[in-house]
Amino acid sequence: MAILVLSSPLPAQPFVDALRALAPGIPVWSEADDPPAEKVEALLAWRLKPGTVPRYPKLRVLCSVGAGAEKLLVEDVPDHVSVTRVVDPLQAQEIAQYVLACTLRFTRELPLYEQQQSRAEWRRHPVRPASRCRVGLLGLGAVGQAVARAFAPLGYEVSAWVRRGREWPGVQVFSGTDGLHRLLARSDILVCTLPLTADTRGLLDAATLRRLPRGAVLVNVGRGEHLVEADLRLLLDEGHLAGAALDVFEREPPKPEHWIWRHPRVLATPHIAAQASTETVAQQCLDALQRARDGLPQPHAVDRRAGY
Ligand code: OXD
Repeated sequence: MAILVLSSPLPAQPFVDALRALAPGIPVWSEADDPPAEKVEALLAWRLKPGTVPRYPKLRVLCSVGAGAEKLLVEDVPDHVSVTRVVDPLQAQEIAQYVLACTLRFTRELPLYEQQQSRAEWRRHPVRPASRCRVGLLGLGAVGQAVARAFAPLGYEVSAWVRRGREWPGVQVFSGTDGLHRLLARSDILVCTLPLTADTRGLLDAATLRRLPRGAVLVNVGRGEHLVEADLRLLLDEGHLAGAALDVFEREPPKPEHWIWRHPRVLATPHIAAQASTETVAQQCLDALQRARDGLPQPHAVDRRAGY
């Protein structure tokens, strides 16, 4: 059994080192090693092009290096190959910290006070009450739940939109198209934690964003492709949206000339809301390979029909 790391554009070496340290008896290669294709039983990857998987006839498992695995779902992955993603409770907690930090930055007017400080200006503004900071979550998976838990003690009302209705303590849950519209109408802060699927691609377009209350803020920690970036710009420039915190982009990194880097109401960060630790990624890949060899179900399997 052997593992091939194809983590580009992320550097492969840290994953190779972590896998070798955890399982010294298993051959681990990166692309640069030009490995013998017939020995590869597991691929650890971030994105794959069609044509890659059929090169490895003994492949059993395809492991994502990230929480999202949509870039591995190319059409030529045979049915007998399991696709898994990383599930790391620490990662969900770190994303929740990021969302909280971005939200409070806007709701507690930190950019305004930073500007005042640069002018040595002592000027107090009323604190925006929690009732005017209603938080709407798109998605209530592991990340959405961590975000909901982080907001709970702060007095902000939290609602969520989910694919299938379910109860969640302290969170008002909506589903369906009508539910989405109701959630948007009551979200002063809209947080996208959705997986990227055919149904969610482009969901955050002008029509959706316009349903938010005037002055709302968008926080996107899902995928760049959820958002139609040109539509966001329109709504920011019209003043309908007060701001956006974006950790993911249609193209990563955005080109240096992209408007998003310089817009005064955008906080743009380089996909750092959270990173699963290399050891966790490596351990989960080894576990997935062992389970695939033993014919056991994968706890972190991607449902290919659902797309996540
Ligand atoms: C992701 C990750 O899937 O960073 O975006 O893990």
